Amino acid sequence: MKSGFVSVVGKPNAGKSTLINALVGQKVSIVSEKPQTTRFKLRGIITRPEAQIILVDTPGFHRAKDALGNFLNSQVTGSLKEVDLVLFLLDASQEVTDEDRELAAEVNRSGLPALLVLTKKDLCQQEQLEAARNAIAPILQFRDRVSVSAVQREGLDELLNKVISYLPEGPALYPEDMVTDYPLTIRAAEIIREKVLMNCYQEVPHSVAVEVLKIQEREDKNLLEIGAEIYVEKDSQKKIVIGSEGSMIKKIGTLAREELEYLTGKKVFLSLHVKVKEKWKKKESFIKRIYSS
Ligand SMILES: Nc1nc2c(ncn2[C@@H]2O[C@H](COP(=O)(O)OP(=O)(O)OP(=O)(O)O)[C@@H](O)[C@H]2O)c(=O)[nH]1
Ligand SMILES: [Mg+2]
Repeated sequence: MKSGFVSVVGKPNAGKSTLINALVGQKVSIVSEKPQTTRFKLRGIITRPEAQIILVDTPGFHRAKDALGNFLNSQVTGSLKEVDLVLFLLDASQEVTDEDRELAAEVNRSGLPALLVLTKKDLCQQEQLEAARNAIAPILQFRDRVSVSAVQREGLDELLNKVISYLPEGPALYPEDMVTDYPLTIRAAEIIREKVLMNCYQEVPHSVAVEVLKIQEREDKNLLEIGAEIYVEKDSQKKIVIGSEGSMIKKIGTLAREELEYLTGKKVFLSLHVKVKEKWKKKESFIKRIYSS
């Protein structure tokens, strides 16, 4: 038996969370077309007869502009200290940028074995895959490479087999039916934030944070009461999230409740409240409270 931790890194929107969900076979990490969707390290667990692979999703590595950006990048570099292998994701449909180069330098510095994973193969011609590989090869030290499409499920088995070949011998560290280890409070907050990202535009997606303040189980009725605060930075954003006559918050609430009911197998009573927390992205203590789980 082999087992180990595998950090999945790449710049914002590279397709890290989509790939992890596709490999795990369940949505463990929220996905959106907006950059910086993932805000903290979270684990997706794959158990096979011969191996247990613990994939660590990380935020997109980028040039940080505020305390939130610094926190996100620290999650990425921190993950490199805790794992056996790194998957460096490169969106082959885009040009290689300074962010990719800086991240490659961090991965090299870690001394960990790395695999290059070219993502979004479905959007690329063969020449683009070659060009992306050639552009990163002088910068990133990698042992092997795989091209994948998470949406079309191409290259996934090849990738998993390569990952397993680099893992150390060891026992399973989590029960075989476990797909993630983060608590329902965080999963619920992420699901609610995803519904905000899906439905609200302009500056809202970058300025939203969600905190679940209450989860109460009513065993007899098979009912979960969940109460959450949706934080934004400005009053104008609060208006967008609430919508005219509450239409937007109602939509967000319905979508989140349906997914939470599916996830927990219980009836969910969800109450959402929107609150302005000015400039929270610059406030380290607030960020730590929300995202250091
Ligand atoms: N066509 C195509 N789109 C993809 C693929 N993988 C991801 N995407 C899209 O790329 C966008 C970003 O995907 P995410 O999985 O959220 O990317 P990420 O790297 O986790 O992003 P951050 O968490 O913001 O760093 C989403 O709109 C996905 O649907 C793929 O294989 N093919
Ligand atoms: Mg992500």
